[in-house]
Amino acid sequence: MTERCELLITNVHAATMDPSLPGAYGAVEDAAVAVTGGRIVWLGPRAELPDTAPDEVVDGEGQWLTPGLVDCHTHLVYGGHRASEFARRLGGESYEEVARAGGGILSTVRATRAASAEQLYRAAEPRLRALMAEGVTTVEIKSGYGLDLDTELKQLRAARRLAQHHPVNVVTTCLAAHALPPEYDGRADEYIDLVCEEILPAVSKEQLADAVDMFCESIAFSVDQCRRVIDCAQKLDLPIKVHAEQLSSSGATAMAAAAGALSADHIEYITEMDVAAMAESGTAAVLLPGAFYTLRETRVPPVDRLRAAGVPMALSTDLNPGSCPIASLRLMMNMGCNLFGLTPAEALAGVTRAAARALGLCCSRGVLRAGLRGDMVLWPMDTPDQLAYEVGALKPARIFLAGRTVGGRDVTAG
Ligand code: DI6
Ligand code: FE
Repeated sequence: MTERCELLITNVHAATMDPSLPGAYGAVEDAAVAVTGGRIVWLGPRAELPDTAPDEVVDGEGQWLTPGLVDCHTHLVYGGHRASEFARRLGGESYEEVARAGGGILSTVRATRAASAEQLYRAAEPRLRALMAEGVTTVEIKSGYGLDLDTELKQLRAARRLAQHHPVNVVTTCLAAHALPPEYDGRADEYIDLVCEEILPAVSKEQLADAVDMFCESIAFSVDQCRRVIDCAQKLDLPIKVHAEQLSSSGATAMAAAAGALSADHIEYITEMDVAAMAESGTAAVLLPGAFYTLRETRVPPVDRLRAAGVPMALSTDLNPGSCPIASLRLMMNMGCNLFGLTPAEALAGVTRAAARALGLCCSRGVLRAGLRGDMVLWPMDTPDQLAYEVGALKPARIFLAGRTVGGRDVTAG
């Protein structure tokens, strides 16, 4: 019987990233992929394709098809920039010193509070577009530069509005516990009361966040304070993510794992016990080599241990005005290999399968397989190793969102 389908891609090699298929990329050479209703309905060797009547056929011309890329940790909605702080750090001041002197995150808080909703949206748009042009089809966006009710809501609404007007999936995270706002100086516990009693309930009521994040660090919040935020998020049925062990060892990752967090992010300073706790709880590691690079850190996350323990390793930009003003997930793949020792296949898994896992979305995307979303990128390359190896010139030939062509070199976005 002839099966109707909306889109058929033939003459492609598929780097499915499906761990149940052989090889690091789960590659299916000379493949065909059929999509209907936004989902992949068939994927396999072209020679085995059942009789199909497609509405649209795309000839992949022997190129490689990967899952749409997932940037699972960004702070891309913010006001202003921090170029002067960059110069200060190059002059020898540390990230912590700048933060303690009222710069750092708080300088972006001032600019974000001062920006109108429209200005925030307009400033974020080119950052989002830069990611999308590289094949990102799902992006997470955090708040955390408001640190008061109105501005946290303003940031999250801007993120939701970006989703409405761009062909990309946006997942939002409330990071109200990012830094102590100046009006709460010396009263961190009272600020946590505000987060728990006002900000998170309001965010939840308006359904503005898909998860809750926090910065557990000496320049931000303690493990005890973060635990209160976790309790409150769990009462509101929101999953947890934690900025953990970026600058020092604090117990944040153990806390995150014990709470069943989706991910622990940064984790340069985790211990062997933390790795075991993450493996046990299924908490993904989100590696952020762009922040490591920008802050000229020297301590790398224990990739060998994470790999040996089978902890999923996601890679993300951390796109933000302080520790990573770099809107390129492809560059992060390259840095993940060169700075952290990932293999090219682990780098691709880090921006697809593992990144979906870090967002709690591994049942819907991050892998090319029947039943999952038709978010896919066609790349003009000979081997998927090129994605981590090359930066700058290798661009998507075609980007599909739920089976619809939304961009790429050969196509006008529509
Ligand atoms: N860690 C980071 O790398 C970002 N937030 C965080 O908690 C940086 C935020 C910034 O410097 O603006
Ligand atoms: Fe971050």
